[in-house]
Amino acid sequence: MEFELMASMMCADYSNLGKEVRDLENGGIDSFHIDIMDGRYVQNFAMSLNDLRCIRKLTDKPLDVHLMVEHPINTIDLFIKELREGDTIYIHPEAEYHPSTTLQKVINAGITPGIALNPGTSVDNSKMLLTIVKKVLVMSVNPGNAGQMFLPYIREKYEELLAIREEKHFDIYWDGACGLDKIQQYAPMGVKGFVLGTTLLFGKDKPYKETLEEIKKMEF
Ligand code: S6P
Ligand code: MG
Repeated sequence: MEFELMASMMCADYSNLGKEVRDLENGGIDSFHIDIMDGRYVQNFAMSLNDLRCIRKLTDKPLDVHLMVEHPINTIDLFIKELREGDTIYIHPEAEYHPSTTLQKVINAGITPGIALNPGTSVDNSKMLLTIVKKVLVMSVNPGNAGQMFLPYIREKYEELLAIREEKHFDIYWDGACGLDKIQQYAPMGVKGFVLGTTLLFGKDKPYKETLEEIKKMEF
């Protein structure tokens, strides 16, 4: 079964970032998920522009940039400058007055446009944007931190999005509390990729390669 695995780099060991990136690449990770936070839209800082620049230097794999910032229109050029075709930028629609203007900038730059939907944000709220984005990142936890509890009420949102993804031409990605059980259930339903953080990949005393191979060998 075809699906993508993304490493949530806010969970990585920053005292040894080069090795972290190498080990993840050797383990077969598909892309690097970069959680950018501004301390306002969410009450945390996690990663910023310099972290993204370092990871860009360390790998040629795609970068998956998740902007958890207020009014991304004000700073999006800084991120676009560091990115290239094949990379993705997700914005949170409720963080912006005119989200489609911001997404248009991403599209014009040749970067893949995406939106991230919080657990409390309905699909209806962003329905028009679904026609212009290529990816929808569905948050299974509230944005801001790794290691949070899965929120079961988001299941309904996956079903709603899965039913319209082909007609609207977007792919669905999972972000938050992703365990083997979630991949097992949602990959066959059509979820295209999964962000892996502390639930499955990081801080486990187990080589990344082993965990990633275990996922890829799973039977559906
Ligand atoms: C949360 C962020 C996510 C987390 C990831 C961590 O604000 O967008 O990307 O880093 O969900 O995974 P886990 O398994 O620790 O919840
Ligand atoms: Mg994220």
